[in-house]
Amino acid sequence: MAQALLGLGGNLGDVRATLARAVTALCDGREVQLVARSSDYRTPPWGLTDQPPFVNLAIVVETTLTPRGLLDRALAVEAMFGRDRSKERRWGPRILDIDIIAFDALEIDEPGLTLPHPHLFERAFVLLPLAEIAPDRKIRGITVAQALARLDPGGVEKLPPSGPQVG
Ligand code: A4P
Ligand code: MG
Repeated sequence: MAQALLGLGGNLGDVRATLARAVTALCDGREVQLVARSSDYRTPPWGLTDQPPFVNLAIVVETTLTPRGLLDRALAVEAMFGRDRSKERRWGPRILDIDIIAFDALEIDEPGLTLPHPHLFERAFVLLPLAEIAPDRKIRGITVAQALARLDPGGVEKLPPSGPQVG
């Protein structure tokens, strides 16, 4: 089994509901097992700032898939929720985006798959949710908590749980 870290986000439609359903669709409990899930975070748009805020979360999974197999599965889940890349701009608004942040300690740079994720260390919207569930996980020799400490997490806001609550 390999361990992978993933970041999910979106800023179109009922994002929190989409993200919750996407985590369930991605983690079938067989090939991909959910180990930990962060809270949802409201995050200011990064890259292209003239668009609505995003909701982001992070998950840790254990998987029997290869990195490419996990990416294909993530892209299939994006498509299942109606994502159509042909209608999008780079870093623009999207229903659902699933990025593989890291896969064990693998370093891969192939067409269509770069690991660890190339923009990971620049993005509070990735590192803050990840720090909630895997602060001591090392990526390229530094922990998630250390990487986060180098960034300004300005504007990132942890959201209260949504959906039915006990009590
Ligand atoms: N790809 C390569 N490596 C990976 C990887 N490690 N994980 C390829 C996932 N995909 C990977 O993705 C394009 C291709 O990247 C995929 O088909 C896959 O083969 P995309 O999501 O369509 O690309 P993009 O959005 O045009 O560019 P990029 O740089 O991937 O954007 P991101 O990283 O997806 O960022 N602001 C906030 N606050 N929150 C966000 O979630 N997201 C984005 C998009 C911009 N601003 C944001 C957020
Ligand atoms: Mg992406």
